[in-house]
Amino acid sequence: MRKVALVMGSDSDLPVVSGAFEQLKEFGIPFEAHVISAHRTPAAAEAFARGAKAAGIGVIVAAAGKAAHLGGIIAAYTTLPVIGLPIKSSTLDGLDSLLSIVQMPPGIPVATVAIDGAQNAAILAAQILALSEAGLTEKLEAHRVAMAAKVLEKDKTLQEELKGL
Ligand code: RP5
Repeated sequence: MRKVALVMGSDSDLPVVSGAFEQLKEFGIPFEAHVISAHRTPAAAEAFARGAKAAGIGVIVAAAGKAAHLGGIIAAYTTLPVIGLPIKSSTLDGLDSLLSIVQMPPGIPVATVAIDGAQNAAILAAQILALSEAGLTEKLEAHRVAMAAKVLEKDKTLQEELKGL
């Protein structure tokens, strides 16, 4: 199976990005993770993106905060799908990161998930891989069934609580 690569602009992004590790593990998807900065290590960002396909990577998740150019610079050097994960920043609450990632000019798309939306980045990566990887679709469907069961359980608990009022 092709891997998901998670790249982050700084190790300070890791607490958010690690949420994607859990989800990918649950789906049985192999992944690798790297700290690569669009600003501080631009040559490394280019080298990573250029070599990603040959390294067996199928989807790249690029997490970054503030002036978050990592997803864009990586997408510029590969035709693999790139999912941008905006990280909540201390000064502008992640709106800076979100707009930097989502507002790519025409020609080089970066699919964008919510601020700190690591789980959705992993699920979207899985959905992309599922187009060509047997068995993944069933895992995605099972995940949705489990999610729905949790909601039904929560509603049941709420109804019990309301009876006691
Ligand atoms: C971005 O700047 C990183 O993705 C991180 O979210 C932010 C701050 O980086 P550090 O100063 O914590 O290394 O490039």
